[in-house]
Amino acid sequence: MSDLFSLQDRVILVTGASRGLGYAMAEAMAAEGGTVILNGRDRKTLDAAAAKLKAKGFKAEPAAFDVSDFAASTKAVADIVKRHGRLDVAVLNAGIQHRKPLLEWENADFQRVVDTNLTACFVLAREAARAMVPRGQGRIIFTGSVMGIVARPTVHAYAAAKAGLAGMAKTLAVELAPKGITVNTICPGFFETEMNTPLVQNPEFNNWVKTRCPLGRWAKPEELGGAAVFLASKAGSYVNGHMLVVDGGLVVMM
Ligand code: GCO
Repeated sequence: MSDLFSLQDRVILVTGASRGLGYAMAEAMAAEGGTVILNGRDRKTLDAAAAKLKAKGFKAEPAAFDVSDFAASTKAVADIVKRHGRLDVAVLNAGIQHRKPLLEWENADFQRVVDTNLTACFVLAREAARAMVPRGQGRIIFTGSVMGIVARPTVHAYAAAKAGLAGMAKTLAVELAPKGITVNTICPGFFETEMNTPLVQNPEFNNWVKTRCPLGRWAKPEELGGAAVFLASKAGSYVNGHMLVVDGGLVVMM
């Protein structure tokens, strides 16, 4: 049996993992033997998600904190290293969305989205690297978005943050590579997640996605798991600074 995609004995933090893409990536990596530490804001939802993975025989534990509380994030990573002696993979996925025509935006709306979707990822990447550098190995994976590559109206802060993530990933990739750490960004297309429910339930937008995406459909969260496993495993050992687009071909179609 090849160990190319094995994550056996890897300690893996996944933020925003109570549901949706984070939970799907955590499940896929747990299925490859990883010990996944699920982060979310709501302890109850998080405990249920961890219990679901443990019921499948996987190694999973909750780590409840709000990624936009930078002190809490810093402490949470230190606690993981104290408990497990290591942190091998950080999937920095937690994100929020805010959709409004430009003139209806308040400064605080923009700040809140950027704090959670971008600044929090910087803080967590730094703290993860602090744990990884002494061991000379590690994988940092950001959840970006096709909204960091192409554009649609109303999602200004989200697009800015996701484009920023991809840029930050490249700077971290070149700085941390000599220390054995790779940094990459997964860019999902339109996935059926709770965050996107308003879009899925809007018949006009739903039909637009189905025509705009060559595969003619929304993606299921579990369709993102393989990308995380690939980048976290031996299979992805020479991939660094990459934007792995998982969008059914949306960004390449005219
Ligand atoms: C939106 C959606 C997108 C999603 C999409 C691409 O409002 O356009 O929330 O921003 O992130 O799934 O990743």
